[in-house]
Parts: sequence; structure tokens; C-alpha cells
Amino acid sequence: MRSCRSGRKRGSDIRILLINPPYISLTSRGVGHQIPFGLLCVGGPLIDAGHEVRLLDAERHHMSPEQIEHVAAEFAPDLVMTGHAGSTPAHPACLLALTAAKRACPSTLTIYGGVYPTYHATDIMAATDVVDVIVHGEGEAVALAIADRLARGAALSDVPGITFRQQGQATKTAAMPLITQLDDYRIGWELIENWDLYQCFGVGRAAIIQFSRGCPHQCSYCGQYQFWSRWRFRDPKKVAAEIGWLHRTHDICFVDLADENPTSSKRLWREFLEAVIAENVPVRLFATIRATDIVRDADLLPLMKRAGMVCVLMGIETTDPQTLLAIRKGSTTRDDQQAVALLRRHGILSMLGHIVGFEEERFMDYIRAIRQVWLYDPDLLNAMYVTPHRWSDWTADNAARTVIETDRSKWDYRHQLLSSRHLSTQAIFWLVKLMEVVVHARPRSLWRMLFHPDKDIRAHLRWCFYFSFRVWRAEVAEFARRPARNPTSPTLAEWFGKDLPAHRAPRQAGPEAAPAKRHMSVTGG
Ligand code: B12
Ligand code: SF4
Repeated sequence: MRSCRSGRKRGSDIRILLINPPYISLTSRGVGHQIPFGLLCVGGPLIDAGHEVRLLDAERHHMSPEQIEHVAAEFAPDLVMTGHAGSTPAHPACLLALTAAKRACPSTLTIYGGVYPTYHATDIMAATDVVDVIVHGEGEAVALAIADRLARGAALSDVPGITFRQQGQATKTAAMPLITQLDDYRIGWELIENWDLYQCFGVGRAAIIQFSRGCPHQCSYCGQYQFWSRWRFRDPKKVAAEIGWLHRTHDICFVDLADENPTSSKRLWREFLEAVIAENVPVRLFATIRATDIVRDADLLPLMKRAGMVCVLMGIETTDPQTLLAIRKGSTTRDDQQAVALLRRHGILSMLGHIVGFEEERFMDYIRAIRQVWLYDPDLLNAMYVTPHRWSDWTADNAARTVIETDRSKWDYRHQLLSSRHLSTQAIFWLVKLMEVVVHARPRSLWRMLFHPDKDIRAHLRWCFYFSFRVWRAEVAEFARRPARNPTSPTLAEWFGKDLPAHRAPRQAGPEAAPAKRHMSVTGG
């Protein structure tokens, strides 16, 4: 075993350990483990800059802190970096990973990036000393700058986009300019040692890729559009070529588009689909697309099907027109229903994202919602609970609501976090579970799952039903085991700190992004 380095060192041979923290959610058990895409985005440019980079996927290997500590001690990194797409619920696991790394190598510099730390940097720095630096916003350029300073033995004070400790004080530097050419930064695919470990939806090896970043819309509850600031896109042909390459080189059969809103420009979306078709590889695509864009782009649905789109997740959020207005969603119940029908007509599965808790619904509101979702007739349903983000407008507007779940690892859209004046947590839980049963166990759904004429779709549906059932059963078991909630619950304002900002980020639409006449929703994950 090498001894850990003294941290700041001259030379260019910086050794960097990227740790995907051991955050195991019911979704990863259900959907299957996915590659830690955000860390690959950060890792690629670091490799290209000449650094020695290794990925430790503690999530995939379900590693204990002791195992992480052991690997860190062996690799003896100068820098340890972590972050997770699960973001808020993955925060405790990120700290656990950095604690283990610090135990192994006390002098290593620890870097934490992603959405949650971006908006909670001061609190995190005050609460723990296992985090040395927090990276705000997209990580590629900032991580490169940090590694560069470390390699040169220079101070971090001129690195934009970080919070770091300066004479014991958490200090935030100026923002890093947005990346304008996303294609300038390469994804570090070679960091994946064994692609067999990443399979999902039962169709073999799976990857994640981004065609675009950001979103031109501003749904009031959204945690994403402010993070990326402006809608930006990669060259559609290059993304398609990368998908083709992933199939030919690594036998990838399934690709999840990580975009918030890949259809922001109809022209570019068409170019992307045409380029994927030209690659002529049997790769299935999964994407989150707003219902209004499915309706707008109805003429592109045959292309989407030919490009391999197997399933589209549409965050409809609610079936109540008043709530749709209140959350600035900009779509109508008619759009949502029409989008499901259009997708079915073109042989693409629809998964609806539905969220309860925007309002304090009554019993009959749930019954109406269940009836409406039944009428929409989707293939799959992702039933979620409202999950406030500190920086969202919805949170500022609902600061007086009461938090009943103070375990941050449960802030994953699958647990009720806020109390409701009209219904108990038991009643809400069972109504949400009933909604899932109603959608998946309807005779029509079961018929499609058993006898759908398209073999691929049938296999996909069967796989989804099987794993949805497992997740459903596990969530029921978890609910039954849970102790009673803490009666001294904080308000949202108290939970997030009294300075809860009424954060209204200035809006910057990307040059190609469609005008935000309507809002949509993405509740990926
Ligand atoms: C793809 C995806 C998934 C996939 C794969 C996740 C994975 N392992 O990568 C699946 C379907 C498995 C998934 C599951 C979940 N997801 Co998800 N998922 C997404 C999605 C669509 C894209 C995420 C992504 O890859 N973005 C692109 C990359 C490049 O961005 P990034 O990870 O943020 O990384 C960049 C920066 O943040 C930063 N960065 C990140 N980490 C680090 C680390 C360092 C050191 C540095 C310097 C920088 C840095 O640099 C990166 C490059 O610029 C988003 C929605 C969206 N469109 O954003 C939701 C989202 C991230 N998921 C979310 C959630 C809640 C979950 C689940 C917890 C849901 C659940 N109930 O189980 C699970 C977590 C399970 C798991 N183990 O991963 C939430 C997070 C909410 C929040 N901000 O707190 C999001 C935002 C969706 C939402 N509803 O709002 N998800
Ligand atoms: S459309 Fe999706 S990503 Fe865009 S603001 Fe609404 S919820 Fe956020």
C-alpha cells in the first residue's frame, strides 16, 4: 500500500479518486444500477488533462465505509471527488464516502459537487469538515481548474465556482462562466471497468447520455432549470455517433437521455433523431419529454420510434387544472391525455409522472386524480410526493407548510415529506399505492403486458411490471415498519433556514430553445 500523499504537491501527476457514493434507493433496486454519469462528465476532461483518474462505484458494489476506506488507502489519491444524481437524498451517502476517504488519507483534498451541494454549500461547510471544497454548478471546468492548482501547488482562491475554506472561513468565489460548447468536454467512458454491471429495463447494458442541458421553462417547483441556467445543446450528430460507438464498442443496448428537456428545439431534436437512425444500431432510447412537446411534435413520432424510443416519461404532475396553473406548468389535462394516445398510436410506451402534495388535497381530490389517471390510460405510472428544493419558487411560496420527514435520505420523491391538514399519512400512502395499482392492474394494462403484439414492447412492459411490483411491495413493507413521525416538526422555512430565499433566477433562454409559451415538467429519476 502506498502512503497517502501530502495533498498539495508540485508536478502534474495528480491522482484523483472519483467516488460514486453508496446511495442505494428503491429505484436503483427496481430500475437497475446506472452509470454515475455526472462523475464520468467530470472525469473525462481530467483524464485528458493528464491526471490519473479512477472511479470507485461504491453504489454499484454496495460498499461499506470500511471498504471505501480500504480502496482509498490503497489508491492514495491527492484529490477525492464525489457527487450523485440523487442529489438531496444521496447527501448523507456522499458525506459517508468523504468521511471514509478522509479516514484513509487525512491529507487528501475532498471535493463535493452536484445540485444539492450547490445550493447548500454554506450549511454543509459549517456542519462537517470532511468536505474541503464544494463545486457550484456544472463541474467539468471547475474540477479541471482545481486539479490544475493542486498540480502546481497554487492556491484555490482564484478558482471560480467553488466554496472553500480560507483561514477557517467558508468562502465562495465568483461563478464559473457557463460552458458554451458542451462538445468541448469529453465523457470519461473508459472509467467504467465492467459494463455488465450496468443494466436496466432488462434489455442489456445501459448508458446515460446528455444531448442538452437546462430548460427554457420555469415550473415553480422545479429543482433543475436554475441549476443549468440556460438551455444548451451538443451537436446532434456527435451525440448520435457516440450512441452508435457505445453500441459497437461496449454493446450498449439501452440509452437514457439525461436531458431536462431534449425537445426544446424541434429542429435540433429532428436532427438528433435522424442522426440516430443513420447510425443503424439496435439501441433503445428512454427520455423525459413534456406532453405538450409530444403533441407539438406529433409529426416526429414515427422518427422517434425508428430511432429506438421505447418509452417516454412525461411529468404531468397533476390532473387538476387549477394546480397546473398554480405550479406554472402551462400544459392542460387535454395535452396530457392526447400525448398518451399519440405515443400509443406510434408504438411508444408512456410513463406518467404524477405528484401529490402540491396542495393539501382532500380524500375526494385523490379519488378524482385516480379516476383521471385511469382515463389517461398510460402504460406506466411513477407516483411521487412533492419534494421541495430550497431554491425553488414553490418552496418560498409554501414556507409555512410543515415538514414531517427529517431524514434527508427520504427526500427522494417516494416519501411524503409535508403534512396535510385533511388526511393522515396512512391515508395518503394507501391512496397513492391505490393509484399505482389502478394504473398497472387494470384489465387493459394487464392485457397489453401479456399480449402486446410488439415483442420488444411486451418484454419491456413485463420487465417494468415485475420490478414495479417489487418496488411497490418493498415500499409497503417499509411503510409498515416505519416508526411514528416526530411530532415537533419544523416548517419548511425553519427546515431550510430562516433566510429561505424567494429565489427568482433571471431567465436566459438558449438561442435555439423554443419560446416558453407553455411550461412542462420533468420528474426524471
Ligand atoms: C438520469 C437520472 C436518473 C437515472 C440515473 C442516475 C445516475 N446514477 O446517474 C435513474 C433513473 C437511475 C435515476 C434515479 C434517481 N433519481 Co434521478 N435523475 C436523472 C436525471 C434525468 C438526469 C441526471 C443526470 O445524469 N444529469 C446529467 C449530469 C451531467 O448532471 P449531474 O449529475 O448533475 O452532474 C453535473 C453537475 O451536477 C456536476 N457534478 C455532479 N457531481 C459532481 C461531483 C463533482 C466532484 C463535481 C466537481 C461536479 C459534480 O458536474 C456534472 C457535470 O456538469 C435527473 C433529471 C434531470 N434531467 O436532471 C434526475 C434527478 C437527478 N434524479 C433525482 C432523483 C431524486 C432520483 C432518485 C433518488 C429517485 C428515487 N426515488 O429513487 C433516484 C436515485 C437512484 C440512484 N441510485 O441513482 C432528482 C434529484 C433531485 C434533487 N436535486 O435533489 C432529479 C433532479 C429529478 C427530479 N425529480 O428533480 N435518476
Ligand atoms: S419543464 Fe421540467 S425541467 Fe423545465 S422547468 Fe419544468 S419541471 Fe423543470
